[in-house]
Amino acid sequence: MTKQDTSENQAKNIYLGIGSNLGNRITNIEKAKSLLEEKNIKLISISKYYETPSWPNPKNPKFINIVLKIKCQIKPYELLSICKSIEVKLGRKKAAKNSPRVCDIDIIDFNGLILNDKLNLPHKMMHKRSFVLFPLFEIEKNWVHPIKKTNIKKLIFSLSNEDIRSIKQI
Ligand code: PH2
Ligand code: MG
Ligand code: MG
Repeated sequence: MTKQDTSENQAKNIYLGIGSNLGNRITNIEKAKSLLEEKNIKLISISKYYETPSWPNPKNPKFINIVLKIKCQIKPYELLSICKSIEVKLGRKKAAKNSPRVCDIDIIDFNGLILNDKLNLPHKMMHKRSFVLFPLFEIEKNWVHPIKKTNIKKLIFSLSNEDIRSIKQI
């Protein structure tokens, strides 16, 4: 077996969600993408932008979200710390849970890995969030939830009518 064949070097399917509901939301997301690339992270697929009401408080500014499929040779916690450092670089301040933010980068799925720790993989609530499921479906039609073993179409059909009605691709 050559080094190329070891699991460490195999291509990984890693999905990130990026959201913003403060400042110029699209610019913030584009800056986050560039900063990921500067860290040697290859952007393999990029969804369109999706606008949704802020969850759980729709009185907060609307979010724009995207999902990316990326390729890198970085371990989960290292990727988490890169994501956090980009959020800070873009001006994210420590604030109350779910309050408006310039940039939020979440690891949605790290190659099917299951972790219940400081980092939860797959992302704990992703299967209930329209702003993750719709863009993920756009770039990965056959994605399956690593724990629930449910495919993405089924997860989307389980959303409320209100959730489905209120998401807008822009
Ligand atoms: N992220 C949150 C909380 N609420 N709502 C929307 N629409 N989009 C988000 O990305 C989002 C949210 C916490 O990370
Ligand atoms: Mg989030
Ligand atoms: Mg987050």
